[in-house]
Amino acid sequence: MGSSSDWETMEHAAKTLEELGVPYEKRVVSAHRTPDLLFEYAASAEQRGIEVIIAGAGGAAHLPGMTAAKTVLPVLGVPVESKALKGLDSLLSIAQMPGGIPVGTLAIGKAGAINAALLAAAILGAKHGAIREALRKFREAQTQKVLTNPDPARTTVAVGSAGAVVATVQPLRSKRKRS
Ligand code: RP5
Repeated sequence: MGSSSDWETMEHAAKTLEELGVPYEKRVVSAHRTPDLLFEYAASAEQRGIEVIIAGAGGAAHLPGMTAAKTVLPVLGVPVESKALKGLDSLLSIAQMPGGIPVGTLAIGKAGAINAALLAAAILGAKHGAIREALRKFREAQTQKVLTNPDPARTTVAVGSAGAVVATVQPLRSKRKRS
């Protein structure tokens, strides 16, 4: 990610990778503050055994595009929500790469960070069966969670790691007045 201030968003990608059992590393590498580090990081990633890069950045977010320019590994970009333009600047900076150097661009913010991890797992799943199966289980648990909670007024108390509902409570009914 481009700054430690991006962690609030990018930790959702990290958590999702952990849930799926995908090994990862997390680093702050800034395109404008540490450009030499960015070049070195992206150019050596393949050699170090990295298979997919998730790059989160905000504002004039050139980190994902510059990273993609220095490696043939798939690069997934997460537009971090900026204060000035709510992440629209980040989104366009990442998505609007000229033809030739693609960055797979996700949604702005938390949803994008989660989906970047899921998409990375899908890419890795083509080669690593255990990751493909972990992704399948994640989907099944997600589906099951919706099916076991059809009533939006009911509150789920606890959901197991596999998505199994442990208990639910009904909202308190208002007491009737005695006549
Ligand atoms: C970008 O500038 C980072 O990705 C971050 O989203 C944004 C602001 O960075 P800070 O000024 O908070 O370090 O490079």
